[in-house]
Amino acid sequence: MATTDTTKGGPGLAQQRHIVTEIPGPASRELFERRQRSVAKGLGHVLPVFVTAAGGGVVLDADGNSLIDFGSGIAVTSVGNSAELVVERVTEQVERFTHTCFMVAPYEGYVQVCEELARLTPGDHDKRSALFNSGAEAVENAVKIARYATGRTAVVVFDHAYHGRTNLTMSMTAKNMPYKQGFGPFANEVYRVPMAYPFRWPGGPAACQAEALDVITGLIHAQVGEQNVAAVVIEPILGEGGFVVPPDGFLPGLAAFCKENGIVFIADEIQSGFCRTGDWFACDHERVVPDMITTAKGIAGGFPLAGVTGRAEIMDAVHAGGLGGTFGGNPVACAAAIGAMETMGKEDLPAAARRIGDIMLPRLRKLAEAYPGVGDVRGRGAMIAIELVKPGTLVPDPETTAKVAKACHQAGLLVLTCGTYGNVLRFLPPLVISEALLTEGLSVLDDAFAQL
Ligand code: PLZ
Repeated sequence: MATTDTTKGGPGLAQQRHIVTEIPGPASRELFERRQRSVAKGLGHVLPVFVTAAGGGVVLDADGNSLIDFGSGIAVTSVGNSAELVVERVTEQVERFTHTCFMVAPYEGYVQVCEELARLTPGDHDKRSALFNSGAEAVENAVKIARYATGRTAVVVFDHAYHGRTNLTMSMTAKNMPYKQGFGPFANEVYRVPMAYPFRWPGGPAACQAEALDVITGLIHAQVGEQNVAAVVIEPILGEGGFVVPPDGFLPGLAAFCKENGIVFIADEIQSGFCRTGDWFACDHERVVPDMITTAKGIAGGFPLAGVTGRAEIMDAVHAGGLGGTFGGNPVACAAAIGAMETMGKEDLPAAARRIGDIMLPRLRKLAEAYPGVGDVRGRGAMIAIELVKPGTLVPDPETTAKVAKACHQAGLLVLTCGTYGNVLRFLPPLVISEALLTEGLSVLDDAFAQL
């Protein structure tokens, strides 16, 4: 059934929630059996429905179910699945050539993506970019470049950080289970400091605002030494770690500290970037200009592409041949990125993200009033989350979180969880989702809480 289905995806799909079987249905369960016999167990699934088409705000599965998408493939399909301009550009490129390797013989699409990255990322200084295949690869290369440019080795990262699954980026990631358990030894010269996490800061949000920067810079001074630090790497809004939004002033203060001490300030905007938070990049919110920024996920409408963009003098410090990779900046992925970025501009997706936040936040605050287990409602634009705790405490409640997620899935709403303690429900709808589907999704969430 799945292999003969000719349904086309993209924005033309019926934008509706329509559940015709249990979730997952028989066709998905059959495919899952095949998956078990051929695919490694180490790869988990949020929801084992096998997808046959997707577009706008919906995902269709092999049983004919149409689910509302509040995940965007982890913040990737911000322009929607199979978005019109992405399909157009990709089709055109696929018919011309699929690969040469940029290091063998270059092509214009790569240059064009780097020009767009220079134009769209924060700051109007002279910039250079390099393209890679995944977020982890971008972070790994950003650190390589920062080390080269500064001649220093230490890298400072934060509690609850997520930067990837390669050895260096896994070492930079905070959470042990499932990312690090059994996979050591880890890279050295990675130093972790507390995150400015208002909800969990000892003494509360006001104390966080007042104390976080001093605590963190004090630790760097005492335990690492500013003069040894090549880079501070931070997600301006944490992704996997729980959609933690640092208090106002924290990121500008951290950027200033880096500047004073010759440290490369790297913003990992792999999850928060490309319109997700209501600005082109989360750093724009407080006009923070990072020395380097890593991007991936939303950049190319679902194609594997990642970028490192930075000050020309830092990026160009590296000798010719020092950076690269066979597939990095693949021409088809670049064509997709050009189509995706064009869509973001044409459809003003930063504004769309802000509208999504304006609809979601009041609804979620209402939910929090009704259910004291919803300890925190936070996020910006279309990067929104609720953190679940035992009522009246800070004790994480991953069990209820999993129960609510499961009830949503059964009812046809694809939601994701996150957070170091697995107690955060995060909402990442495609930015092109209709208001009707968005509010219907929120009602499904309300119902899931009502069933508790
Ligand atoms: N930096 C901020 O969010 C990827 C991870 C999914 P890759 N987050 C989703 C999983 O469980 O593997 C991410 C991120 C931030 C880096 C990365 C890594 O990006 O494209 O997954 O390598």
